[in-house]
Amino acid sequence: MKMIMAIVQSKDAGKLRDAFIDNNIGATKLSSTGGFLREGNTTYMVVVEDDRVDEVLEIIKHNAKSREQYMTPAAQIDNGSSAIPINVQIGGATVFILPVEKFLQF
Ligand code: 2BA
Repeated sequence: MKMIMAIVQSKDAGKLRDAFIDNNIGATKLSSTGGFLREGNTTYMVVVEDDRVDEVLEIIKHNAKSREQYMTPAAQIDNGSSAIPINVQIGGATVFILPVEKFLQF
């Protein structure tokens, strides 16, 4: 059994949630914030049997788009330096896969 943690852009979160529901995949949505841009993003936690991991990854890939944006990193504003917008390619999805020792529901 594995836990898939997928950080996606909030713009894609609704479409991805619908795809999880359509495919009968349990998921928990967390509101998260990127450490670099300090913008809101969305993290899904999905626990599935090992033989469904590839299916979940395909669903994430299919529903999370990579986008290019010009941003002023918050750190530049904090340290008072003149704010120079930079071009940032924000993933699609950043995904971690962790082993799950036990799955309990009470
Ligand atoms: P953020 O930390 O807000 O990063 C947004 C985008 O900014 C990143 O997109 C990357 O293109 C760029 N970026 C991040 N750190 C940078 C730096 N030091 N210098 C220049 N550009 C930088 P992604 O790589 O697609 O990451 C999207 C989001 O995924 C991140 O939002 C963060 O929430 C999460 N993430 C990425 N790598 C992670 C990691 N190793 N551990 C935990 N979360 C991670």
